[in-house]
Amino acid sequence: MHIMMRVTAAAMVLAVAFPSMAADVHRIMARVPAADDIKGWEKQSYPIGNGWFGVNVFGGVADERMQVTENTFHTKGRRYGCNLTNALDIRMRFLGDGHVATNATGYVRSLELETGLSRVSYGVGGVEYTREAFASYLDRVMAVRLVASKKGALSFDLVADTPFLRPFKDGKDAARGRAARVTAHDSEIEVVQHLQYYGIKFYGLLKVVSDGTVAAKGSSLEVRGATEAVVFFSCGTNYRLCPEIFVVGKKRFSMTPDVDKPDAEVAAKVRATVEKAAAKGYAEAKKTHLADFSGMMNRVVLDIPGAEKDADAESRALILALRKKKVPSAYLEETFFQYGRYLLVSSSRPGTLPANLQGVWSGYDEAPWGSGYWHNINVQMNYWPAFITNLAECFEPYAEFNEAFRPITRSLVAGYLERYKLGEMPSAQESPDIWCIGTAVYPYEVCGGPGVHSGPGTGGLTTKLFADWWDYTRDETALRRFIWPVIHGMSDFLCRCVKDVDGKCLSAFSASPEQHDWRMKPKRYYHTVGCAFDQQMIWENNNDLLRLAAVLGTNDAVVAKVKSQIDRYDPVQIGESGQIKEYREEKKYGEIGERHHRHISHLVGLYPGTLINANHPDWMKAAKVALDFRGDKSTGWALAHRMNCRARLGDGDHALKLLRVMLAERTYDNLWDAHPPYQIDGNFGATSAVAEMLLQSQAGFVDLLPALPKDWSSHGSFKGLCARGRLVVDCEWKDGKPVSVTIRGPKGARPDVRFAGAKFDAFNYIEQ
Ligand code: FUC
Repeated sequence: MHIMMRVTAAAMVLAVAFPSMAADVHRIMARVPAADDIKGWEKQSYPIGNGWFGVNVFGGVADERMQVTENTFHTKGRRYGCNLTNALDIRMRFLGDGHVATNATGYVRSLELETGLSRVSYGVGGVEYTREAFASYLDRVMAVRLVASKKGALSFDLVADTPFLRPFKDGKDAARGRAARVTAHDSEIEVVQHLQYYGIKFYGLLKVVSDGTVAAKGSSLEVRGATEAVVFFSCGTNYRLCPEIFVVGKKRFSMTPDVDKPDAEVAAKVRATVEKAAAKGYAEAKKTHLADFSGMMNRVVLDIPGAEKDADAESRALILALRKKKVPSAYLEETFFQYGRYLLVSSSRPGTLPANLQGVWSGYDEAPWGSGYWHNINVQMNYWPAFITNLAECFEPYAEFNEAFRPITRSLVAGYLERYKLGEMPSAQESPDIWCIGTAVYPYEVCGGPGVHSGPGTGGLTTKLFADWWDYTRDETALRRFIWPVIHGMSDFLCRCVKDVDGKCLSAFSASPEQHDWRMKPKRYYHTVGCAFDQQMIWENNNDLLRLAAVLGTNDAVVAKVKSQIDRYDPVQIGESGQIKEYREEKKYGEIGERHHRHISHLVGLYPGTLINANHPDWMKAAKVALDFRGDKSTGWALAHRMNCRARLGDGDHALKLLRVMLAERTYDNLWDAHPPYQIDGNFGATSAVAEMLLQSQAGFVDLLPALPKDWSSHGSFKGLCARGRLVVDCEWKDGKPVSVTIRGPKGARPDVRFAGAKFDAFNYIEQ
C-alpha cells in the first residue's frame, strides 16, 4: 500500500481549532478478562488500532492474548470471495506460582478513548502487575509495556501463533492455503506468512526490550526476572493499492507455499519501523502516539448532564442496568458517541485501507460478509461521522480506495447499459471517468455492478460522502483530485440509467436495496422503475454535480445533460397513507415492500441526503409517517439509520429512545455494535446521529440543538462539531436553549444561524 501522510489543509485548520481544550476521559471497562474464544473476541475484547493493523486485547491473567488483524490480509472465503482473516495471535504466558485469574485481586482492564490506551492491572501474591498498550499511527507500531511492582517479579513466554494454516490446494478448496514460519532469535520473533490467495506475503516482527533476561527458545522468547518489559510489534504485506490489483470475477492464486524468504521490501520496512520505535523507547513512542491520537479525539468534547456519575462503572453493568431496569446512563451515551470517533481514528487513517465492515478487526478464519466494503449502506455509514465530528482526514482512505477501484468498473458500466438497453457504452475519450458501484468490494475484487437487490442509486449514496467532504471542509485539493471526478463520473453513469416516462426521468432498472415484494412466493427481490431510493440518490448526486460545476466554472456535456434532467427526477412522492412512497406504484403504505424492512431506503433523501429538509414541511411530515410505519424494531445499523432520520426530523426524544434501544439490545460488553453479528457500521451511525441531534446544516443554515432530547436538555455543551461551510461550532445550553455559542469559520462568512426555527444572532464568530 502506498503511504501518503497527507493531511488536508482543511483538516489541519480544524485540528488546531482547540489547542488547549480540556479532554473528558471516557473508558470502556471490565473487572474480568475477555473469554479466550471467538465470542469473547467479538463481545468482550478491546480493540486498538492504527489503520494498518488492529489488535484485540483480551487481558488474560495467566495468558494474555493480543489478536492481530492486518487489513490487507485477505484469504479466500468459502461463502464470500475475499475474506479478512486473523493474521496472528500474540500471547504472553506468565510464569510464577499462582499467576492465574482465580488468584488475581483488584483485576481491571480498560480502554481509554481519548488516549487510545488499553490497560490491564491486577495483583498476584502481593505484586501489582500492569500492562499498557497502544497502536501508534505515526510510528506504525504497537507498543506494550508490562511492569511488576516488585523487582524481578515479571517472567513470561512471548509466543506468536499463526492460526488457520492449510495446505495449498487446487480443486474444491483452492486458494484457501496458508503457510507460516515463526522463528525467534535474540530478543525478536519473526513471522513470515504466505497466502495462496493472490500470493500475499506477510511479515511481522516482535521485539522485546527488558531489564530482565530475554532468550529465544524454539520459536518463542523467554523473558525472565524482569521488572519491566516492552514489546514492540509491527507488520505489513506486499499488497499495494492500485487499479491493477482489482479484478472482476477472476481470481489470482499461487500454488507453491514459500515462507523461507519474506518479501524483502516489506521485511526491511517492518524491521526499520520496529527498530526505530525500540530505539526511541516506550515513553517517547507514547508521547508521539498521544499527540496524534488525543489531538484528533479532543477536537470534539460532548458533555451531557449526569455523565460523571458512572465514570467508574463496568460497561457491562451500565448496559445491563439499561436492559433490565431501564436505567439509562449519560456516561454510557457519551462514551458510545466518542467510541464511534475512537473506532474511526483507529481504523481509517491516510495511507491505510478504509474501515471495512468490522473496521480493522477480524478474529475469524472467515469473517462475516468477508469483512468487505459493502456499499448498500454499510461502508457509507462508516463515514457518516467523519465530517460532522471533525475527523475529515479519516475519509481519505476511502477516497483513495474508491479512486483505485473506479477504473475497473467500466466493464460493469458496459454490462449494465447493455443488460437494461440503455444505449451504447461511451468511449474512454467521451467518458473518461464514468463508473458504477454495486454492493461488495474487497481490497482485491469488485464483485459486480448495480442490479439484483439494489438499483444504481447506490452510486449516489456513495458520492454523498464526497459532496459532504467538500461542504464541510471546502478543501479545494480534495475537490479537484477526488470529489469532482467521482461525482462527475457517477453523473455520467446515472444520466444514462434513466428513461423518459411521461416526461419524468426514471431509473429504468430500479430496486430499493434488499427489499422484497411480500406478495411474491417464493420470496424474491422486487424490481421496478424509478423507486424512491434510486430517484433520490440520482437527484442528490446530480444536484451536487451542478453545485460543484458552479464552483469550478465547468459546463461540459455531462453538466448540460444533468441540467436537462434535474427537474424531472420526481424523487419524493407522497402516498395515500401520507407516507413517502418507496415505490411509484405503491398507494397505501406496505402494499408492496416488507412493512418493517431494516433498510429505509426511501428516506435516504432525509439522511444522509439533503433533499428532504425543513424547506419542505410536507415532505418532512410524510417522512415521519413513513418512518413511523416502518417501526423501531430493527438490527444494529438499521437502528442507527432510523436515529439519524429522527434527528433530521427534529425529534430528539425519539432519536434518544432508539439510541437506548441500541445500547440495551444491540451492544456488546466492549460496546461494539451487534447487527448481530458485530458490524462496526452501527457504531459509526450512532455517533453521527448524536452529532445530528446537536447540530445540523443541510438546509442552508446552521441549526443549533435541532433535536436536543428532554433528558439532555437541563444543561450541557459540545465543542468542535462541524457544520457545512468549514464551520466549527461550540455550544453550551441551559434549559434546552443555547446560552453560549462560538463559531469558527472562514473570513467574511458569518453564517445564518437558527435555533428552534428562529434566527439566532447571539454567537461569537471567529474568523480563521
Ligand atoms: C447489507 C445489509 C445486511 C448486512 C450486510 C453486510 O446487505 O442489508 O443487513 O448488514 O449488508
